[in-house]
Amino acid sequence: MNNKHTNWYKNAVIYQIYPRSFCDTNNDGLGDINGIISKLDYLKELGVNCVWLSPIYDSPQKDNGYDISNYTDIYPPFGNMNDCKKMIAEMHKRGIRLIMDLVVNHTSDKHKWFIDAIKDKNSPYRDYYYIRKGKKNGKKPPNNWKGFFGEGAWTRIEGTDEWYLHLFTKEQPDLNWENPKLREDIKNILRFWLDLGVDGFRCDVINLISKKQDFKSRFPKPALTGSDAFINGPRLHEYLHELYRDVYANYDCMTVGEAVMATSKVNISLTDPAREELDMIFNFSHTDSDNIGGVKYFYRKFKLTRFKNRLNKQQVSLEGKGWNSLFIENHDQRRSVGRFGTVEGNINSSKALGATYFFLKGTPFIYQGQEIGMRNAHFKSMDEIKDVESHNIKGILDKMPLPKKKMQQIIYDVSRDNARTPMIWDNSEFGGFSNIEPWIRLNKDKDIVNVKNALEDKNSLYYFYQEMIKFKKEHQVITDGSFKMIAINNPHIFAYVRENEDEKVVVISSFSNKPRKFKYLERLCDSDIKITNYEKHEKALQPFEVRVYLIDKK
Ligand code: TEU
Ligand code: CA
Repeated sequence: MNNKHTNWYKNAVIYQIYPRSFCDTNNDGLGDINGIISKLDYLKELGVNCVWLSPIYDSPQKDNGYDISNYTDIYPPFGNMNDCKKMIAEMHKRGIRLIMDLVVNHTSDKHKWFIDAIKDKNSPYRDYYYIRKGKKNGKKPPNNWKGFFGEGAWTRIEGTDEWYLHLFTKEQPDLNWENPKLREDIKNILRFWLDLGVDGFRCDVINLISKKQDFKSRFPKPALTGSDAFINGPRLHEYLHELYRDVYANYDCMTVGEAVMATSKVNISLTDPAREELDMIFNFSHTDSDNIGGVKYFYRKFKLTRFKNRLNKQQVSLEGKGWNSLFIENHDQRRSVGRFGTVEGNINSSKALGATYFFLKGTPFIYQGQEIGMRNAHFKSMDEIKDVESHNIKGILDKMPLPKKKMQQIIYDVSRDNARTPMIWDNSEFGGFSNIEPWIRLNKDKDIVNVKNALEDKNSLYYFYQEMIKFKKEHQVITDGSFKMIAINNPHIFAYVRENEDEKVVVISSFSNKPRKFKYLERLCDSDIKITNYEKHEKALQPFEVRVYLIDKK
């Protein structure tokens, strides 16, 4: 068969839009598709050539669209199918491709499949989900598995002795991928969107779709009880290859899978091109380096060497075997400002971090607002937070014998809503996001950190990102060159070399607030510095100084 799938994703710079919080054009306090269209020139100017759009499908919005009730329609407050088609056309006109978020590990409990499945025992859709008889005459769940938002993974179907599995909220029942009919329906959904012109998918929690079928309780109970059964389950590779063979191979599309708790081994097996599964995955090992065991609530002091080691492992292990995604933010992570060794209010530190991740080998992603250095929301009460995850966790922590004040502060600090406050376009009352009070409050620093200010300041983070994107496009070495870390044990400096036959790029960033000597600098010439955040270069690196050198080998 003729495989239409090409490697354009290797040259992509992808901008993630969280539609709810991007731009509101009809003043209902929620972002919308027309808002996205109105900002496409802004994205084009920044230089990105692809957008990852978080879910816009019809949904009760229990988890802001990650609970889909109709895969082939649009959530009305965001717009309709015609708006969507217009958006795709306007993107393509500007050389911007679109990848949609695809949430197929679970649906909303308001999806017609699920409504039918629980209403009628003989429904063909009953086997689209995991419905099992409870223990103790139905009074207790079928097993002790736990979901990602801290709760038990089963909910009883009212008035019956049966329960359904859900790894996220109880409004997000898990789909049963063992059922071939379900898989055919999923493929048709993929085809529907690809035929409409979208260029690929970001596949939500894709490594959860296959489950071990024993459905037994696990003892002793690990924190995420049952995870051995539902993370990287036994048929994961088979399902992914089936989607590739029957759908992706017929389109010039790309896929990036969100892989929960992925090891390098899993990363290789999911992205090895010969296996025809996914083009790349999101591996969270580096964003999890400031917490214990991947649990963001157990966060710990940032250590640059740990961060370096984890990124190094991702880079080295995939070399010649698979492809990396590069990111420091998304809609589930708190903002990178003040994180990963950066300091809020010090734009140079965000530039240093920016260049550090952006020129690694892989496809870089930029989350909306990251390019202007949007900060965390600094929440002060639970009323300001809308995220269902934060409220669920709060309920659970409150029942535990833990220091209440400290736990509360942790929720404020790590809540996913830190990344979900409205994009700030200017310093008007509602930040140019809307003309009315938005669905979630604006950042208090909106008069300082906004797009208007960024565009007026030639030293802004925005222009630094613009420069990085241009540089990446102009120098193939950033895409195909080899990667080598320098001085991996240096606790203050992140440095590496990218090299191909023609060119060599050296990226050196200081994560220290003091001047730092760095021996490797002696080998380099100031005249080769192409991107930097300091006008003058001393012998030592200045606080949070970054230098990107380009050495022509010809
Ligand atoms: O995220 C999966 C996931 O693992 C995260 O929710 C993670 O558990 C959490 O953020 C840790 O704090 C994806 C989506 O990105 C997320 O927005 C959805 O809520 C989730 O799946 C369910 O669809
Ligand atoms: Ca709106």
